[in-house]
Amino acid sequence: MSTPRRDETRGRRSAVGLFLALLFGLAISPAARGQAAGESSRTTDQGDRTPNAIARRWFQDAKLGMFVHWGVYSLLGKGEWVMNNDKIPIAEYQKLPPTFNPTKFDAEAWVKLAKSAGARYITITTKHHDGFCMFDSKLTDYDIVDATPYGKDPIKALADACHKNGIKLFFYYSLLDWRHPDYYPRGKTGQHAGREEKGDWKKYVEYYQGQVRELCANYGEIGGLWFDGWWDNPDADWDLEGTYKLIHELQPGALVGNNHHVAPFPGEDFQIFEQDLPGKNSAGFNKAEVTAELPLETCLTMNRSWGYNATDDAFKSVEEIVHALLGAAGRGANLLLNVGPKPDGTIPAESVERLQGVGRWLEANGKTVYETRRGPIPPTDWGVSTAREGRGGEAPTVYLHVLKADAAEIELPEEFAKFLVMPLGKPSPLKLETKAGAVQLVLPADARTPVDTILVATPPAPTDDAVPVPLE
Ligand code: FHN
Repeated sequence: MSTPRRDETRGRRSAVGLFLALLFGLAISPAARGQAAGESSRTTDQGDRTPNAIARRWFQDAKLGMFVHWGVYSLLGKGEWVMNNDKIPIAEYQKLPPTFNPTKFDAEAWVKLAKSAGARYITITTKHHDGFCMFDSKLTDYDIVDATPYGKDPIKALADACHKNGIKLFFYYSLLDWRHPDYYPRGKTGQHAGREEKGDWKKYVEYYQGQVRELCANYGEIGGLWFDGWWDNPDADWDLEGTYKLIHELQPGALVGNNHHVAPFPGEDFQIFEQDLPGKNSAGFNKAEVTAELPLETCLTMNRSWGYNATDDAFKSVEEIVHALLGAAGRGANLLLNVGPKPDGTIPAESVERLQGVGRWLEANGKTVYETRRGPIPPTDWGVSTAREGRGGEAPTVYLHVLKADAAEIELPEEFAKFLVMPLGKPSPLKLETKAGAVQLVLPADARTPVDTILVATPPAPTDDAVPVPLE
């Protein structure tokens, strides 16, 4: 028997009450409806038709993105931090671009792969901490068009392929720069690059904001900007306010996220978590509180590396990745799943296999994930819940995702006592027993399915004398 942990249950009981009140047709405000589905009114208010609100709702519906860490570092096959970790000075590191020629890069194939995984967006590194730009920038020659024999802009090709195939494209951009001379005073990393101990920070801010402008102006409609590296120099004046304003002006439907590992700043549209699910901090990055105000996203490596690492074969299984996706969905977050392409432009076979495996699972079960919000039952030791809001006055549907393979009995909140609970796709209701104020759901072995036993919970039909669950 599994019992929800008290701390996780606390604060969510009202959500259960509100959610169930909604099921019983009780008139409640749009804000409360939002909370009932576990979201804030700001992110779910259907009445808000501004491009930003529409984009946020789209983002919450999308659930899965493909993250791409690709740069000249892939040539060394030791991940994207190799310049810093191996203390490679700029003079040495800049010998890489003249040998970078990813002739097998096929933007269309990448986008189709993302689609086959069930991803609805791609987030790609346009500049990582090494400062090398994977897009055509007029503000530097240290970019793929000017400094490599390849001489083409893969970000343009990817943007075109994304537009053609209905996938949104987000740009990762590292604020931290281990090469730029004006990144001064320096931050915590990039100390061995061999730069002179001087520089003009204001010029660096102009440079990075100029590149953000290029990214917003030259690639058609984009999904948003995904910043990283602020944590290297948190006391510096980054003028993030000006940067975010610029993005929202140039691309009103673009979302801004910043992986700064602290509470969201004004102007940000979603909160990012790294290598961890919101509310957990096992990776040490996510000390910030989970905000109720913004959509959430958690990014995850498939093995232990972001950039291509030739010796890292610690790949997660498809089951582990699906569990991460559901763990995120059950906490109201998207999963941004990483691949690290090789220097020739191909995506490692291990990653392709896993993406396709996740896609197969989503093909069969996606309706319990896409367009849902976190459900009324907080994540617990048997799994998570998601919920789909009913359309046109219909009652919402609750999906229980039982991730614990051998769960023979699970505990549900008492409000579920009269629910009809059936395994997805099977017309046989499961037995619910009320014991000592708690509802136990019996899960026989033949009702369980590998990876995730999905149960569809439907409320009893409303009757004239139905008593709504009191709101707390
Ligand atoms: O240092 C980076 C790292 O290389 C990678 O890009 C990840 C992705 O979330 N973010 C940074 C660490 O927070």
